[in-house]
Amino acid sequence: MATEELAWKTLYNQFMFWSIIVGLIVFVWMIYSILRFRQGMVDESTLEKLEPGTFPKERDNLRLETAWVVVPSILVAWLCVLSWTSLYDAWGNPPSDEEAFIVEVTATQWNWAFTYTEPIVIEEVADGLPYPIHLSVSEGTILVSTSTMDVNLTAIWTNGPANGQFNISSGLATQNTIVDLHEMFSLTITDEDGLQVYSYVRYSAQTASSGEVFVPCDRDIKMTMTSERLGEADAVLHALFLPEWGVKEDIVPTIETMIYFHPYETGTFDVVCAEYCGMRHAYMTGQITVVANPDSKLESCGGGA
Ligand SMILES: [Cu+2]
Repeated sequence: MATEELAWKTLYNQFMFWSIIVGLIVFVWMIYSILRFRQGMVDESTLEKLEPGTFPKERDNLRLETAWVVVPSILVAWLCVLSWTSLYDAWGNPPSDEEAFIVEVTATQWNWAFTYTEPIVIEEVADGLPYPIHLSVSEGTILVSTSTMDVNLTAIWTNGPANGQFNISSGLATQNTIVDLHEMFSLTITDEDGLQVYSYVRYSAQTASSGEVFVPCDRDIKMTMTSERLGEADAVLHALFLPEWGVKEDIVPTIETMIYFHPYETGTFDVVCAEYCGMRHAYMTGQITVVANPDSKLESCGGGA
């Protein structure tokens, strides 16, 4: 397990443990007091008549008072020290622009727009496909190969405004066509029964998507965030919150803010706005999908097992 993940887990467990201890003491004491001293339980004539605004000096207990100041202070100080590593991790040590996968986030009322600054590939192979499919895309060719001659597959591709279709019948197919790698490229392959066996999408740098973002697994992800005016709607405060990684940061008009995290497994997770930003704030949601990263060594990231 990566160290930063471990730091967060320790922090979470420690805070949970001490919250439960403190909660137990408070609630047991409170419930006891509610039951023990409820009306009718105490003979009122035996009560001392306390004067409002006058401290009953003769009843003070210096030891007890010292204890309830010192013990919680030590606890709070201990939790501060404990959270230092994790806080440093979250705010003090951003990945460099060269290493990180950077996504530009633009928040409007009430939408998330994500722009890639480098290409990202999303490749999906049907479960249990008995033959592998390899695809390579370059400026001039689309090349598909399978390890079997006995299949008859159909590939449909789109690339910006262009699109086309071809058959893969002898284990290999080449399409010579101009592929514009600055445009989004997608290709799906279906078998004889029309079932989709393979899909490939390559978002190029500067592709913007709305409400949905893809990031590679096992890589530092850095999001730079701005708030913008959309039509009549003013630029207002938002906050990007990614519960999966426990990171959240405000998005402030005229300022660029930043958030970073490191996914260790693939999957689709929530994106929410955590700063009230107007009528449709509650619907300002999105989706972040962590896709397999062939460069990763982690099995959970689709890397070499
Ligand atoms: Cu918002």
